Amino acid sequence: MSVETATASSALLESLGIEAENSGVFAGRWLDSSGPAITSIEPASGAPVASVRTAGPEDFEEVVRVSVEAFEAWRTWPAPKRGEIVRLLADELRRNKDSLGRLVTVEMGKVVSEGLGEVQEMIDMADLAVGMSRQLYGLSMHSERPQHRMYEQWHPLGPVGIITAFNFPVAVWAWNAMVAAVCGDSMIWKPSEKTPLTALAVTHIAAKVLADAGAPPIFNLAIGNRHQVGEPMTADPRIPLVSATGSVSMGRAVGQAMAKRLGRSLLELGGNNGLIAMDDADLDLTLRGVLFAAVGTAGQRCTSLRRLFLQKGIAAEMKARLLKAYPSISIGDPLDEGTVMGPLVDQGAIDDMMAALDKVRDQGGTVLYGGKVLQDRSGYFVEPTLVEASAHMPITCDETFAPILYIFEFETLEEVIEMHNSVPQGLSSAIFTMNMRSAERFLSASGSDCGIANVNIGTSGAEIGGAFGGEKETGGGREAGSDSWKIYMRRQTCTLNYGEELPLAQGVEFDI
Ligand code: UN1
Repeated sequence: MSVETATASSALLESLGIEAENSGVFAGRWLDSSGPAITSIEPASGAPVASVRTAGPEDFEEVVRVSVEAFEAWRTWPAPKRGEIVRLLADELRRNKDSLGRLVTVEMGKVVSEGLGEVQEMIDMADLAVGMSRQLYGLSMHSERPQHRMYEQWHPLGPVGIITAFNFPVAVWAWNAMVAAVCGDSMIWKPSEKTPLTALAVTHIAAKVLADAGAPPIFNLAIGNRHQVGEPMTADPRIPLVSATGSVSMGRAVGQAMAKRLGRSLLELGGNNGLIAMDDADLDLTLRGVLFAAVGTAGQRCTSLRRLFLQKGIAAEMKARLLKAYPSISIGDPLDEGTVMGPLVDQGAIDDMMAALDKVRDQGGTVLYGGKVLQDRSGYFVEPTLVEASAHMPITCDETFAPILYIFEFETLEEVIEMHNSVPQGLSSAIFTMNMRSAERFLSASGSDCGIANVNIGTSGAEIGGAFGGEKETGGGREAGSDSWKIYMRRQTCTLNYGEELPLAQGVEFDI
């Protein structure tokens, strides 16, 4: 890391209320947290940025207590008034967009345009949620009984646990938090321990908005590992919903713990996203779509492109284009505007990538480009990597959070849809074609089995207006737009008799 970058980060931290040592627990106020300290490391340099004290057992209990109390007050606020608080939060995020976006880049390593994009995603979520606050609609039904009225209404649910991953350290909180807030819930956020500082910065901003507006402390924070925070959260019946984004193994643990106590879970887990390029595809568009999806965020999105399927007629041409484009990808300081690919998040991510590439070689795959760690600098930089693969390689069924792109060839659309759907994950998918029949076949009920299916757009970079999530091992949850808000509320079906008789449903007679 250059000296300039180091200086920039300390100014940044100060502007966002972060000190060299910080409490990692907020329960309406910053607690003097008693758990061990963790250090946030800048992936671009490997250098420590600041330290955060994690949650001790009493700290977590205090967060839950305050969140329950805040919920009891907040749920009585009319939803549009709750929306007004979220609108104020959006204003504050707009004011802090530049510094918060840069902090995302410093702490997580994504390039600055993506760091800023992530804060924009928070703002978009807030704006959407403000509108939602006036549209939490229930249906009304025609009762089968005379002089009866029947309808459903949606009530706030309770304190919600939000577990987020390092790769979208702030946007995924916003997907949940903005919606949960207008729905009348309070929240306990467990961010990744790899990105505690962005969580502190967001919590500072959100807490100020609440305090200035006289709203209850609904945005709370508990930084710690799964023993300190994750397990107590999923075991606690005062928390009716836990929304978790991260690995399949983490999601399995959360899902099982929640199911055991019949609580709700919302899971957004691993992806193994495929892009099908047909012979009739616009190859310029395809190349751009592939590059952003495979190399953007250094392959560390759950929506990153991992499997590229090329139809035989264009396979040689597309591979040649990729082999020409990959060496020109500028890898370096993610704060530098010219950089396209920043570092991986830490040494563990490099080890995972190298282990996956060892398996590629063992399983008969060929590395066409890249595959190496950049040893000429500090930080966790690797080369984006192209692999000639076959459907028989088990490694291609795994999600490796790194810029490895497996390339396959195919002959027919029917064959490739089957190949595409043959992995355990089901998050995002894409087809590039100019043929309407191929596009519609891919989107049909027997086409892509993923939660997201795109035509002539890569697998990553979804807009917040749609419901986000996927099937199979991706966990089945949906966050962000559309009617995803429903999971943050409880549905009540109400039947009201305004007559003088008591007729029973289904024509049942019960005269005594
Ligand atoms: C994630 O990687 O967990 O669609 C979320 C996208 C982003 C969100 C990714 N809007 O790529």
